[in-house]
Amino acid sequence: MSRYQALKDMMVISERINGLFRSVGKAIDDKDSAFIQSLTLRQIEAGATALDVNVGPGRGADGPEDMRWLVRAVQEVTDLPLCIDTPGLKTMSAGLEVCENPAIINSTTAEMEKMQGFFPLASEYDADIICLTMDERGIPNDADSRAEMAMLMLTTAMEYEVMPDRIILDPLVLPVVAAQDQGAKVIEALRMFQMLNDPAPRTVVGLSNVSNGCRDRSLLNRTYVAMLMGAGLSAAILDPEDKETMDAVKTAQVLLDQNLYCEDYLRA
Ligand code: THG
Repeated sequence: MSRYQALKDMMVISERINGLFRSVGKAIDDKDSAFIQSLTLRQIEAGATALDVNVGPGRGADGPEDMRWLVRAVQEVTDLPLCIDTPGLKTMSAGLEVCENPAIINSTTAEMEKMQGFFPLASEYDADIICLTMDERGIPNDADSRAEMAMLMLTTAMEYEVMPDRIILDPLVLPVVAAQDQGAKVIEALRMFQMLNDPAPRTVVGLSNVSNGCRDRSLLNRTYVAMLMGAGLSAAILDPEDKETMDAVKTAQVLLDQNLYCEDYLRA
């Protein structure tokens, strides 16, 4: 049986080490490693099994240096995989150069220029790579086009010696307030992705995108994560300190027979 099907443990990727959050952006500006490291340890304590590392938007020429600093600060306190999150090739290279933990490149798109830049880095640094199903025309609004782009990325990656087991496909979750029809399309796309190769490629989402601009964000996030896990999701970028969402993840893991703690859990 494939290691990605039965008993696969969902990867919980912390979304909080991101300069988009004001406090984190300030810590990056001030090179306050104590702040970053205590946040990292809290996220791991709450259940993170990997960490997204993102310096945030608008750093311009400082991007690479900030990323180097941030990766170093985080890996001083953990050996967990780091998901280096930037659209910039220079900032990505800088992060990978200093990363000693297992690395995940977040991300490439299906744009030829992006793939030509990022797949060689995945090969050079022996990293996993997240592939977003979008191109120069944007995010497709149906599952078939997402699957088509996923296939293009899987085949193009192989030209750079990046094998399908290093690929993590992301169907791109959109805010439900902006695109209500996309919630079900993403689930359909996830199912289609898993049929593109044997063993099935892994999948990931940025969960909190779904609740952007909504009032009860946690309720939307945790309901959606359970639905996505039922469709075979392998990883989610989320805030594990949101206890209700983490409880939903753990409960879905029990229901999907993804871990061995079922008896303890059921008695708890
Ligand atoms: N796919 C992949 N990577 C991703 C995303 C994705 N990385 C970034 C993002 N999406 C996932 N991370 C976040 C982080 C924060 C929020 C959403 C997704 C978020 N923040 C609040 C907001 O914007 O309203 C609060 C920000 C603040 O406090 O200022 O929602 O989809 N591969």
